[in-house]
Amino acid sequence: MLDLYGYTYSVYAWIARLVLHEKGVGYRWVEVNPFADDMDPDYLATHPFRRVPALADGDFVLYETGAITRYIDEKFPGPRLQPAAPCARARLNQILSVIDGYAYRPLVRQVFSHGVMRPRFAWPADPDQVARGLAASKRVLDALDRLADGGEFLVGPDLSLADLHLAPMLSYFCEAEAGRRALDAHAALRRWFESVIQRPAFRDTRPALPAATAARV
Ligand SMILES: N[C@@H](CCC(=O)N[C@@H](CS)C(=O)NCC(=O)O)C(=O)O
Repeated sequence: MLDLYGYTYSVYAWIARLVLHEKGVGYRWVEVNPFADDMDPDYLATHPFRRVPALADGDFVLYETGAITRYIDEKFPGPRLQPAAPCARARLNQILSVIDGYAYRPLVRQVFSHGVMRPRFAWPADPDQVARGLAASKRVLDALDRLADGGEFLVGPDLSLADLHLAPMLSYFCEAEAGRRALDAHAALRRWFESVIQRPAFRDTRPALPAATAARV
């Protein structure tokens, strides 16, 4: 049985869970809060950068979400989530890189975290981070909208790791009303998003966020 180390609200842990569900692979969830001051120091042996997720397949321990999801796809049966053709595979890897390199910080760490999550937990939040995240998200959404090119999936005719890497991040971004409006301005990406969030695996793995307060971004 696989062990997946993750934090309930972690968007990257959600991505790993989503891939496991789409592949139909069973796993044991091990809750680790990387933001907690009292996080088990032994976890650093699993993930020296103190992040989640990490995956243990017996003695084989892996961290970095893109490595984990590719491993799951390649090791286990179920639908193939990476195309074989070089151009399509390169496009998938490009999209994963764009998401990790340019989307995660503004969409999740700035807009979602400071605009939605922190206020809901009554943690200190910085509206300037939200504003800067929204400003930076425009270039990211523009690029992803061009890459989405109007199809049902981001890469070719089939679901791929690109869809499963992006959907959780956009979902968190859209928890902020301003994020939702920003996505609405990107027709191809919005159509793709509305379709992919209907998938049972997406709904089954979606973290239950704390209730919204009256204040909305
Ligand atoms: N490059 C890592 C990023 C993982 C990551 O940043 N996870 C967040 C939770 S979504 C985390 O552990 N954050 C803890 C922190 O920033 O201290 C991956 O691809 O897995």
